[in-house]
Parts: sequence; structure tokens; C-alpha cells
Amino acid sequence: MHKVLLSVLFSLILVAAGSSVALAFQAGGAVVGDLETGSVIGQPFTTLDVDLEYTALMIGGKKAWYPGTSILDLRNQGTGGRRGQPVLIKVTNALDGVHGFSLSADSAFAGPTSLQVAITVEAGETKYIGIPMVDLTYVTASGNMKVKCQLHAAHLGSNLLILK
Ligand SMILES: [Cu+2]
Repeated sequence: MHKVLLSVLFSLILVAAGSSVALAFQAGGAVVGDLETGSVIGQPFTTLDVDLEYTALMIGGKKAWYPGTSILDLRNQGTGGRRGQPVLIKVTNALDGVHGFSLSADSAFAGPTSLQVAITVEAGETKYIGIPMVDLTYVTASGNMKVKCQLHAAHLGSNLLILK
């Protein structure tokens, strides 16, 4: 009797685990966290390479997200390439006040499935953003994205070109 009960319980656990995995794959979604504790689609940030690094700093007397242009090359997806590894972005605020980091399509015509990330970073703080590859599949047709500070209109932005 106990064995039957156990096997029923076990299959219930399997069903629950299976459905949550399926959900995770469907939902995708960028994850914000610390390097030590963060993970995206089950992969700890510590096991991923940092693909992009942004720092908020002063350039020529203006607040800016540095660098002003970055390229994310996702073309080598097969064996020896990134094999579907999520993209990891490191964001550091080297300025005095709190600043925003928003990553979104550089186009008013971007579809509703287009990637959108917006976080705030305290002075001196570093945050990591993990983005599943599935979220980058439907990035704008042109592959152009824009990094902005959503808190300050005058804060200089950055262009991200995604090659895929
Ligand atoms: Cu700002």
C-alpha cells in the first residue's frame, strides 16, 4: 500500500516538475540579480560568460552609459559556439545618484514580443541581467536595441547591435 502511495506521489512530483520546466521555456523572461545568487533558465550567473558590460559614468561632463556602442554576436550558435547559453549583461553605476538602465528596441514599430528590460541601479552598485536566448529570437528585425536611462532624459544612451 505504501509503495503504491509513494509511486503516485512520485509521479505527481514528476508531473509538477515537468510542467514548471515547460512553463519556464515558454515564458522566458530576463532575470535581474547578483552574480553570486542569480540564475536564468536554471543556469547560475556564475557559470555564464559576461557578454556585455555597461557602466554609468561622466563623459565630457555628461552622464552616459558607456560604451556608446556594443555588438552582441549570436551567429555562432552550434557546437563550439554559445549553444543556447543565455546572455549575461553586467551593469555598474559609477555615478553618485541612482540611475536607470533600460534595454529595448530602438524602434517605435517593435512588436509586443520585443525584449524590454528596465531596472534601477543605486550609486556604486552592480547588477547582472540574464536573458534567455528565446527572448532574443524576436528582437526587432533590424537587431538594433537602445540602452537608456529611463530616469533622466539627458543621460546619454548606448546602441546595441545584435547579429544573428
Ligand atoms: Cu540617469
